[in-house]
Amino acid sequence: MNFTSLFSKKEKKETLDAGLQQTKTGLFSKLARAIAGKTTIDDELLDKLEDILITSDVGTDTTIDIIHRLEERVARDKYVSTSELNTILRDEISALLFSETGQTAAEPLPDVVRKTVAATGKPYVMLVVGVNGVGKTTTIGKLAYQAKQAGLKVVMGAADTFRAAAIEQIVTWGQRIDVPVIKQKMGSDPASVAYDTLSSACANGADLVIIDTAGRLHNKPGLMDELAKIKRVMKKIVDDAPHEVLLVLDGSTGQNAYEQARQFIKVTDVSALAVTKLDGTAKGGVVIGISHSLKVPVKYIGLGEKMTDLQAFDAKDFIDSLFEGKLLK
Ligand SMILES: Nc1nc2c(ncn2[C@@H]2O[C@H](COP(=O)(O)OP(=O)(O)O)[C@@H](O)[C@H]2O)c(=O)[nH]1
Ligand SMILES: [Mg+2]
Repeated sequence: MNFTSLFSKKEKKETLDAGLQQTKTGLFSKLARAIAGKTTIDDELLDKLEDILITSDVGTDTTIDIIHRLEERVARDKYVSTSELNTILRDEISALLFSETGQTAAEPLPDVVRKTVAATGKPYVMLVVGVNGVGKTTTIGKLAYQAKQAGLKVVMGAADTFRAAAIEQIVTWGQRIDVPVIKQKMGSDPASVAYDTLSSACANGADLVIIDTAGRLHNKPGLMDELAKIKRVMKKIVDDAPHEVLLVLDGSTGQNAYEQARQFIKVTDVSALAVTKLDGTAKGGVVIGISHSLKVPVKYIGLGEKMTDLQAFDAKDFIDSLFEGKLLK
């Protein structure tokens, strides 16, 4: 490993640790309270743990699986000291996520993009969806920046034509990171903007196209039809587009984010998830439940408003960061 990648690994960990701080503080203080006066992990403590995980937004199904693993571990090892609780939680949750997905981290986007471009001679197309305010445009800006840093040629499409401010926002991102934005005027057909963006990308030999869309709810048929139309129109230019439909979720809404994902996945093809705003919330545990219970992988996490505050999700790094350190007794 060279110096640059070592350095960026360190920075990545610092951003992750800082972003998860509130979730970690909340979790550790609950765990510390639960083990106060206890030396070994027993049934009573496991009951408390169940409550702690559920109230930390991990979700009921995932919590049940975690508790089950802990019960087996305690039965196997007999006397498990409470001072090891966070280490054991870390190990069992990591093992659980690994057993579900068979991997802890998704393939880096630049590699995926390069493969597609090499195989098809066409750009890799990402369509970004989700409800209003979850962080779609910001996530797109960050992704475009990072892809550009990795040497890819990127184009963004301003297909959120609903408000003038939405177009301005992505244009501003484009200027900041020096990535072209294809747009039309406010109120124009988003599918037409997507069409223009893909045409421009093909004409200019772009590697990656990222299309922004207006906030939409899964239960509004008109808006879901609009999404279907965008997808249909894209195929006229790049026949296997979109290669990725990224659903953005606001992690600070905890279980609501999980529910939103479930509903969206039911009504439209979603191939990847991004969970944003993990900084400034104690509800970061929701990422554990989302990546364990949903069939769609969490690919990105948002840890702040800076361009570098978006990371490829690595379940092991995430769990390590969350449970690292000593529990105070
Ligand atoms: N703290 C924090 N804020 C974020 C993050 N991602 C997005 N935001 C903020 O959330 C707000 C809404 O984001 P925006 O991208 O406009 O959402 P959109 O409506 O889904 O496009 C903006 O103020 C963003 O700066 C994140 O990871 N952390
Ligand atoms: Mg937006």
